[in-house]
Amino acid sequence: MNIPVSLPPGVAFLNGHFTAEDMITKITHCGDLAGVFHDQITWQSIPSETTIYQVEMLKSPQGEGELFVGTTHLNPGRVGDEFYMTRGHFHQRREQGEVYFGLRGSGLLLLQNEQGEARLEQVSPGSVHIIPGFTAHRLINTGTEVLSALAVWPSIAGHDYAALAQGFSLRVVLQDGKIQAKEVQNG
Ligand code: M6P
Ligand code: ZN
Repeated sequence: MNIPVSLPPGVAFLNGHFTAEDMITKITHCGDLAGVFHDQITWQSIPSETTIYQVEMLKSPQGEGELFVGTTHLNPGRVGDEFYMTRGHFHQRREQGEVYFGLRGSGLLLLQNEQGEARLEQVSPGSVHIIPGFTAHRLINTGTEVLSALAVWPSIAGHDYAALAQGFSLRVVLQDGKIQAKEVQNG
């Protein structure tokens, strides 16, 4: 009997790029991130079409039990003293978790619960980050090369950006030549 073997999509663990027939790509430009960085004047001075990060995703079926797989490629850089970061989100379905895997570059994963308590995990090649339900998450690139992280999450999770309109309670900045996390007073 001849059992057919199909070729699944592939991912290069050195950079997170996928090999697949059908991909979804989304670029987030500086101009898309209004109100995200604390130094609004410097933010305005950066060309709005500057790419901050790019997400490449495999096409997957949607529905209960299905999974999305994607890689976020976050460029190095700063807006004023604040490192480039993703917008960050809670899941619309708050109880749904996610896993991130660090692939290249170095940075931080900012995690925050619904009470506004934040913590940071170091992201580096090979790091595994289990993001529990009810936890907002944002990547921050504190290095000098692209930070790429592979993510797997339930397709029903959805994104809730509005719940973080006040921002996260921590900001990561370069101050006195050091990477420092600062507590934000008014969100
Ligand atoms: C990861 C996943 C995606 C998310 C993306 C960018 O790939 O968590 O669900 O969309 O990062 O993050 P954000 O949606 O916060 O811009
Ligand atoms: Zn998520």
